[in-house]
Amino acid sequence: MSLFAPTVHRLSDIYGADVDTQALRYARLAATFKATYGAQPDFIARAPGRVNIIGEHIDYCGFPVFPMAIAPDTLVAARANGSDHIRVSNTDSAKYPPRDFSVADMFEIDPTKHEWSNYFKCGYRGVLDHVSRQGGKGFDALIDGTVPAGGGLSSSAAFVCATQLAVQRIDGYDLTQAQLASAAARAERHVGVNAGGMDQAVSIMGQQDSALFIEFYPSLKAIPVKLPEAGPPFAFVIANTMVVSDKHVTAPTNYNLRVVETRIGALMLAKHLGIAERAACVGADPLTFKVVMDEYFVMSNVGSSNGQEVQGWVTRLEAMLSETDKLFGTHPQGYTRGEMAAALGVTTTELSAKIHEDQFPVRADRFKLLQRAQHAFSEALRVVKFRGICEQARETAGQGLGNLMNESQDSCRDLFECSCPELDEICDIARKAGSLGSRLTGAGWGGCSVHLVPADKVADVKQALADKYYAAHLPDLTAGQLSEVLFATKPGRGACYYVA
Ligand code: NG1
Ligand code: MG
Repeated sequence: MSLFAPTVHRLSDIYGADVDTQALRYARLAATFKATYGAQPDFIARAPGRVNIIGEHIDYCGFPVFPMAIAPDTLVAARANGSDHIRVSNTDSAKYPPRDFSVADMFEIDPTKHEWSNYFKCGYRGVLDHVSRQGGKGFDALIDGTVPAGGGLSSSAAFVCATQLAVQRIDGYDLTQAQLASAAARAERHVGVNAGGMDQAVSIMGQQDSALFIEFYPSLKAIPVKLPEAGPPFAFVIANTMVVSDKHVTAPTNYNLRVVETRIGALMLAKHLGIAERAACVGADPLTFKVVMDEYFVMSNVGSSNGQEVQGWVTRLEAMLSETDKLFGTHPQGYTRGEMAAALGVTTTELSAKIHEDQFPVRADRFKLLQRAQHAFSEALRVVKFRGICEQARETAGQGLGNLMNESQDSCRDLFECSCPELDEICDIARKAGSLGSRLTGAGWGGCSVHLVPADKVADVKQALADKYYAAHLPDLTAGQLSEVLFATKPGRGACYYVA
């Protein structure tokens, strides 16, 4: 086992807020596995969902983000079956019917079909593509997930990561955590979303009681950071709007469009700063805002942007914000494709190839490069400041952290335009009831929100949301359902195996 491989635990060591419920869940999963496939599973792989505390839509810009793993997770019970078939079933078989695949089928993923087992195939391919193999052993798998789908807590990454763990153990590979995380991020793009790597990194590398400061460039690195312990204790309250944002349907006008806006922004900024050729030389494909920033500062010889040095980051990011305004400020209403192509000295067909539209098509009349770049650089600034405050551990840290989260929400709403009225409403209610900082988490346009709440205000915030949001919008929710969409949580452990 490599030093940085996922850990293996005994089933008797199940750990979590509610050990008895968890132990029962694992025992039921093993029993259902036996009833389905006729034998006990060899092991259970587990990967958690996540909450992003701050740093939204900047993982694919190459900038650091600040998420934490949470308790809801995906379990994959698995056993090699000695055949060349891969059978997969789900404890929620009404919603996710069983499937039986040949190894060749596992490499066929149709992103136009919304099919639950596509994520399972992504996890399979993640490992096999990484080791450059065309197939592995046949096995049986049973899935049990507790991360709400389409809710912004990254059910997809939990599923893909847990599947990867299962596949590598069945096939005898030994990927490091960083390899698993990068492979999962690449693999998830097979379902048609041009995603960054935050969700997979935190699902694999999450740490009990710590959030993670995750850097992507020049290489993937996760630094555990504890919330300040001086001053009053905090909790993170999660509130799901219950507005389902289906990325597979909306990607061309929402998620994938934002990725493209930041990519074209990076290309134009590199040209404006006179570093397009340098940036091309470092072979960074795609070119991101982070690469542009680093190359620009290497050229102007202002030292390195090391994750430790808050001041270094601040200087660089502020300079990029000012260049952003100079370059894109002429087009506050956005750019047409023709204008962007002309600025880059290419045809619109060449532009389309540059942004990989064959794989990730986008639709927009205007591309709002100014606003998207302003969000990306200012959000990166908030992430480094957030980490800085955590590391200072002052009595007054809570308000500082909360302010950064509130500013992030404003930026997501006004500049990145990835909020929605329900998210805005929830943030408003929570702040009035005592939340220090409230914002959307994940891609947005629906899904979940996260709130930094002093421990003694958690009950008030939850009550206010129950009365003012849930009772008004979803009057039929039962108390049990409410506890699944509105709950307090803290940083949990990352992906691991359980064995008997
Ligand atoms: P969600 O929609 O919560 O899965 C997505 C991306 C992340 C990141 C966030 C926004 C996927 C798998 N993940 O999260 O990489 O870009 O949006 O910060 O699409
Ligand atoms: Mg997802």
